[in-house]
Amino acid sequence: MKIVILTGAGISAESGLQTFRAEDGLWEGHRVEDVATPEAFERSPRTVTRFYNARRIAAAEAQPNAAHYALARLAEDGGHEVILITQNVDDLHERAGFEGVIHMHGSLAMARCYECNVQFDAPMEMVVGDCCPGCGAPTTRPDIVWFGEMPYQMEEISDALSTADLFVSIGTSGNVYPAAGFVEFATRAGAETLELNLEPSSGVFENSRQGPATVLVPQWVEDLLA
Ligand code: BJW
Repeated sequence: MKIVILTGAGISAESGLQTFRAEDGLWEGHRVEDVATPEAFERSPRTVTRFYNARRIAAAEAQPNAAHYALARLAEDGGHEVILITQNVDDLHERAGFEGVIHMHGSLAMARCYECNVQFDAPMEMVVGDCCPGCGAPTTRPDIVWFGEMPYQMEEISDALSTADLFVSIGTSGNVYPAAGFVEFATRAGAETLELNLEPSSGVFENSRQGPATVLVPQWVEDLLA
């Protein structure tokens, strides 16, 4: 069976990383348009860089949880073809052992030059005006997909969704497109759909289970591998 999995901030919540839209969420203290748009970066590069530096440190200090490990076990088992798309910019899936994760919203571990577009490993603390290792211009930014920018690997994602037997969404509120539209896309392509989330999201899924990811995901993987 070909399984396409989409994860969001909820899968990393029990690793201590804040989600975005909860009352005490990551953007509670920051207006989204102040930090997650290219315009915000142009207007206030220091604020945005500081925000992502803090996130990079928090992500490095966090540990993968039982949900990240369960997905890695599912892929390692080899009984199914498993494609993992994450909206998350942390590397907890990789540190749990999942190889080849699609980071559609970029990654805290990477930086990018907005002049020549070269991508490179981000230092733990980026500084505004750091020079690009490719072209030397002082035009580096976090390699994060902000509002209004095209998410990464969309062609690969679209191919995966078109041929999926099962689409599983874990820990995402379904508020941000194009990811929020994947369930409809997969349904139209004939896949079964399942949501594992603390609360029902805005998507329409064939099956939906509510609870913490560290409980639901290992249970689902065990059932599948049994
Ligand atoms: C648990 C749990 C536990 C908690 N266990 N569960 C009008 C209509 C339609 C679209 C648009 C529109 N106006 C503008 C747009 C487009 C725009 C968009 O979607 N805007 C919306 C606000 C409407 N999208 C874009 O601009 C995107 N680009 C784009 O569309 O390009 C054009 C295009 C065209 C055609 C095809 C393809 C592309 C870019 C979006 C970039 C998003 N970037 C961000 C921030 C940067 C990264 C960062 O700072 O980290 O990415 S936004 C933010 O939201 C972040 C996340 O990845 C993303 C999704 O959030 P997520 O993961 O769902 O988190 P939460 O907090 O919302 O939800 C957590 C869930 O977990 C909750 O449900 C909890 O219940 C649950 N949970 N604890 C299980 N323990």
